[in-house]
Amino acid sequence: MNSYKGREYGFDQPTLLESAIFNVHVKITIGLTIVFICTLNVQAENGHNLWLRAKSSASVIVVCSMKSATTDIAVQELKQCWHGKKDATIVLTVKHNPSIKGDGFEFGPDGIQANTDLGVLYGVYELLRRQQSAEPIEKEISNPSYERRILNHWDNLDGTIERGYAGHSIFWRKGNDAWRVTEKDKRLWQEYARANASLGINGAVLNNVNASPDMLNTETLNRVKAIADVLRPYGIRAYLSVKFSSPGLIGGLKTSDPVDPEVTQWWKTKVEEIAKLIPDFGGFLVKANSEGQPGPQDFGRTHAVGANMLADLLKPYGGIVMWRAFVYKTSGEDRAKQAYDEFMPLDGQFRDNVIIQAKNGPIDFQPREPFSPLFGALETTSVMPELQITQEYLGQSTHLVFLAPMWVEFLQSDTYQKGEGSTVARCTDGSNFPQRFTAIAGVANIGLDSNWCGHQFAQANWYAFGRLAWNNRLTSDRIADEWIRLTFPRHQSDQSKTRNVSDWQERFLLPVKHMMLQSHEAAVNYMMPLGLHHIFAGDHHYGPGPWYAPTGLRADWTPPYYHQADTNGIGFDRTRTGSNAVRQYREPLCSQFNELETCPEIYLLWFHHLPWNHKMKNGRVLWDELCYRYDAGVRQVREFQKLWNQIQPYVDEQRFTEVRSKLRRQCRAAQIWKDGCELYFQQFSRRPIPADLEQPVYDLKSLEELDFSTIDEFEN
Ligand code: GCV
Repeated sequence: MNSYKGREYGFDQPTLLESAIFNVHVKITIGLTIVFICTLNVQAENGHNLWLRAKSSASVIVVCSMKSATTDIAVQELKQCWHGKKDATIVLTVKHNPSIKGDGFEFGPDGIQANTDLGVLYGVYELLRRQQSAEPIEKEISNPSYERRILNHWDNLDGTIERGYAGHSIFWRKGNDAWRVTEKDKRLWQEYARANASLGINGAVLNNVNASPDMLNTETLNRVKAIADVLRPYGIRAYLSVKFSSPGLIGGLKTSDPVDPEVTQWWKTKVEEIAKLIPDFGGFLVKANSEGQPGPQDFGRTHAVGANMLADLLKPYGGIVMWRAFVYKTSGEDRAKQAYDEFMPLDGQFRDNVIIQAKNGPIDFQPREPFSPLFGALETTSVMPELQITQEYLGQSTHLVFLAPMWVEFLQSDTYQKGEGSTVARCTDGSNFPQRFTAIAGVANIGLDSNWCGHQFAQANWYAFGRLAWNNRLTSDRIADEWIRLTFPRHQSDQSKTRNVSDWQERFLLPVKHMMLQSHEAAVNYMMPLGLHHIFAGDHHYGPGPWYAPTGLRADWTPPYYHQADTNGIGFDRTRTGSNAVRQYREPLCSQFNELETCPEIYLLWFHHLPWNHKMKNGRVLWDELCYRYDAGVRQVREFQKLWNQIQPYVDEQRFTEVRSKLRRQCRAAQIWKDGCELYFQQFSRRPIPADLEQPVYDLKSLEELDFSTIDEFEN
């Protein structure tokens, strides 16, 4: 008897043994199917697909005038993600058009034209983004604001990431297979490259600015080559952070003095070695004479001498040097003034392939800072902004904080370099004065976590950086809108399928966008309102610590240095009669910041030390206003919690639950920030917390005893 045939037609009864085997078989199949479906689900919903979720819903005919690895990707993307008219024809043309700059493109409903194949790829991503986010597609030219749009990874060779909150490095690891390049590595690097290219990011510094000299060892460089090979078709150049003392540390030389011929020769040989491995190598990023890192000043040379030595060697290969302006010493001088004082006398002394990389604010990526006065001051030296995507000072990967509003505030700040309207954007993108190279950098928030960034909403910050690097005039609203539409597409949530577009917009898109757009101000409110800054506990920069001042720690690493609270008042006096940091800004800003009547209240305690009973514009006294701001911050996060609960039907389970749980933790953290700061400052103000506000739930002593590297520590 052929039992298979019998079972197939249902004629014969199977034997007991056959039944048992069949049952086991069925169970295994069902089990495997469930595992498979679960895996699919996990993959579909863990956030790994970022804003690149669209799968083609129609076919498209693509005609392309050029063949390269990059145009192959462009064609493939169109075919895989096309959401336009069925069987439409799209023409991709690489042809020079003088109105198109760099890797810009002209795009329209019928096709894309660009000067380079990379421009074509960017045009394809723009077209697809517009299709997916239901934006109009009309003939238009899009040119990048900055020529170099670069992620800075603070990744160490052992795989850890300085200020990384999303797992270990995607580039480096320690252990036996540290140098082996696996297929899995390459797949991940390719996904990373695709995500960046979809935004127009075209460079990646692969290692920490606190660089290990081993970065320049041959085995490390071979891995850099492997990474660069994967990134190249997507238009992403590899850059490296280098340690200035490398010639002494790994080259066996007696010195690393930049004018020593042996030192120059050592760097020359290194650059040649790199250029051979990576012909499109982007260049070096250097943190010199900053926070203990070595630099040219160790040998009595200036930043310019050190930077120019490297720049001359990189020039034949088209490489650049990004020389950081993040410098400060325990000199007794206001830390906020030091970068300007150190770099302004060197204006004009740098080669044209050196760019001074300055953080957005004069101190250090604080929740809110006025722009660094170096922007709008340097005139004959190229300058580029450094933004921090990783949320070192903004709740790390626990708090939902959308950073676009902060960056837009910075980019749109008026420096008055050439009269009114000289925004930071214009001072850095070549509009105000010509720069041989223009660039912008963002410190990456990417790690091995399945969702890349630790928090589902932290992906929006990677997205926002890329979009602003391409177009520094975009609004936060537009960026948030795009990101939500692409990351939580309406059709992806089963439960929302039955709902119509306007319902989805009203009940999902608008509330989520509202939450994102408010989130930065909320964090400023519950952490450091009214211009307060750097009042974190310890070096982890997560929880509050206005009291934190361990004996022996240098003053400018302790919060009392920054808030200056005493019974007379609070705030850092940077006016003309204080540290005079205001003089580093051009008029009329200098006077505006200096005078109490005109100083924007968001920067009040940044520039002024004021009595607790100082009258604010709304009539409240300063102390009360401080309490109201702290209170407002906590209430805002509670509102986010409610809002997120209401959108549950529109989001997949996994991402909904993850974000909900992070919002809970953010709420607790906000409460601790509020209570800790109010109770601590109250010791000096000696005033009651306004009676109509919620009173603290924690007591100061217990908060002071903890170090708050995570708020969880407090709860355990
Ligand atoms: C990479 C801050 C951070 C450091 C960082 C430094 C910098 O001080 O806390 O982790 O070091 O900035 O930007 O160089």
